[in-house]
Amino acid sequence: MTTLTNLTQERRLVTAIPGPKSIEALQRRSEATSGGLGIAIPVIIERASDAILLDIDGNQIIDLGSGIGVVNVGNSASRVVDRVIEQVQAFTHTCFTVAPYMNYIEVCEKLNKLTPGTHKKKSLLVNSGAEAVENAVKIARHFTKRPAIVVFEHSYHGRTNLTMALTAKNMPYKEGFGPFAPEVYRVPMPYSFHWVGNQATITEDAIEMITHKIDKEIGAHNVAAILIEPIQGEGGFIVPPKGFLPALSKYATDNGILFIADEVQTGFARTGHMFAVENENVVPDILVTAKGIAGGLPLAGITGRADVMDSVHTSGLGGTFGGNPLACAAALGAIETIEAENLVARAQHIGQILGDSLRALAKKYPVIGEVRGRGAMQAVELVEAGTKNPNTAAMNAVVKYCQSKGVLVLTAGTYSNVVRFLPPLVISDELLLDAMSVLDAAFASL
Ligand code: PLZ
Repeated sequence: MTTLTNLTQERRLVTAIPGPKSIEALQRRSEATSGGLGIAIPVIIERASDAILLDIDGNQIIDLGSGIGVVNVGNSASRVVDRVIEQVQAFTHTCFTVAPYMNYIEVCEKLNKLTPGTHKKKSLLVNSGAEAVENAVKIARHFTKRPAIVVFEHSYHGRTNLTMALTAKNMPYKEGFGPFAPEVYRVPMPYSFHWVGNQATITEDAIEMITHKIDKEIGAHNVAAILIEPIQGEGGFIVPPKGFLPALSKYATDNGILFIADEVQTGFARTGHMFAVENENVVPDILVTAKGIAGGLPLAGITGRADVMDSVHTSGLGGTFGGNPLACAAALGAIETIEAENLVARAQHIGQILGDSLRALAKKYPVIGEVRGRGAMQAVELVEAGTKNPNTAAMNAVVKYCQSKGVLVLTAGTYSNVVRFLPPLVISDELLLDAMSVLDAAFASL
């Protein structure tokens, strides 16, 4: 059914970046769109398939960002496109809480099955990661009848009022947008690269600090949920030390606190597991998904213990567009693609190539302070050589160089000094290696 021919999976520049058509169109962007919006690469996209973006000047750009970890199955993946076309011709919207339809139910069945744990689970669908996190918090408070939510340094959970409160970084996410929602408590994150304590006991020491804070400053009996990204995304791909998530999850369970995993960025095969918590066999009470769930259409999910998800009164949850049939059709296509193309294994393979390439660069270029991540979610933290001082200028220069050669990479980090890599999981080895050679040249150019 798919009619457009796919783009060749190769990098090709026919103009400078941005080209003349993009420059003109970006002028209209400035005139028409809010100045509050950022921009990662100054081009206008005309089409995209798999790991290639085509701009209106005819440049083919390698996508190492996946629209911030969304098109894990590739851009306009055929199973997503076909199912969406079929659905758009059937009906576009009824509102699931007005007149239900099957594909919403099917997506929830899939989520209940794919998320960790063999216990009975139920799901709710909404429109965005932030909305999903908000609903997870609402449900946790309702179930536990407790007010407090514990979150971490370096965390990112969204841009709505509650999720701004949950997010750590002030600039650009929170500056001037307060006051923020109450009953949100931030605890230390074992960020090993910047940990001032003993590296050998980082897990135990962090758990001790966190539980001490909860017990003394909040009271564990007041805490509804501990909310954490299994690998912190916007914060700079911070991977918690071994044993940390299991210990945290155990503390939560022992104290009647719900453990909520925000898998918005780490989910759907990204890290070489379907969900990142599987790496240490952690089974969250609630798991939040978005981004990669639907191959590019807006959809997010809250999946949790049936007793928790059913604790809310009828009509206590909902929303007009949540679980829109087009987005659900796309999700079924995306999940089918992940399974049929074994993208979990593919993410591990990409992780091997990415990790090897980045570690080789770290040996050559002392500006790379650390290489970290898991699977197809990897990053480099840039420093002033020989120190741990953030090097934002190097990050900006590397990103700019890569763009000028037709490679899109994203930034991250509390200290604005991380270059992150989130390629579509269908990217070919050749394309990825081509991008890595551009990255090498970018560091050489510093
Ligand atoms: N939780 C872990 O990574 C979104 C933000 C991009 P939404 N991250 C990308 C930006 O600059 O706005 C994210 C996330 C984690 C929640 C969210 C929020 O998801 O779909 O953007 O609301």
